[in-house]
Amino acid sequence: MKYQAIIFDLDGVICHTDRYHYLAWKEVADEIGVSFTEEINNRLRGVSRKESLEILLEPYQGELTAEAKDYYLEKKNNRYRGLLENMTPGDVDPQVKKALDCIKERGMRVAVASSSKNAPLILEKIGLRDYFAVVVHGGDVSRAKPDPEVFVTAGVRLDVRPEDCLVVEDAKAGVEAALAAGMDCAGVGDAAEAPGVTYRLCEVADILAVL
Ligand code: B16
Ligand code: MG
Repeated sequence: MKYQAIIFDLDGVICHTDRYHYLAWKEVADEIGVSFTEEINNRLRGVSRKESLEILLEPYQGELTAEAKDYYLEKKNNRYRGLLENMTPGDVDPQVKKALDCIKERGMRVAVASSSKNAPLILEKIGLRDYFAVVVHGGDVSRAKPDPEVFVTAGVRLDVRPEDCLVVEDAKAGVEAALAAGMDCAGVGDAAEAPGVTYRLCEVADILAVL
């Protein structure tokens, strides 16, 4: 077997929460008075909440205090968590679920490594909370992707060497993080075009072909 463990990103790989991120950030942008588009929202993939606010504020002319930024971060997250309540196991693509089951049947270890502090809630809503041997999320690390910390931590907790782990990512920042952790990386969507990506996938279920 080429790899002993597969480490999955969550948002954009196992499930899709872009619409909820968009709606929650849009409310914040409207309150601040800056424009916020689907294109800007796409730039927030894999980026931490704090850094996402900085990107949203790029067109803002004034200066926000640290307190004001904390207020907007909390507002966004409260709205986002409210929207996550709509998620169900039906939000997992059946092909992705099938691929996950197949990987487990092959005896490989599976983990989730996400920038999101809401990863445990999302996993619970989509019915996969107990599915992964290891879950590392934004609350477990001090440095967000493209820093490798989240993947290094997942590898250590899995007790698998980096060269025996394969990461699946949808964000360029995630591919950079995985490669910096010394792991191979399969990219879907934007991540398939990332420099140095090991495998380019059309869709997540294609992962079975490279194992
Ligand atoms: P939160 P991933 C990332 O999750 C999302 O792609 C990104 O859009 C979000 O800003 C980030 O989590 C932080 O999320 O505000 O819930 O802590 O793709 O790394 O699974
Ligand atoms: Mg992602």
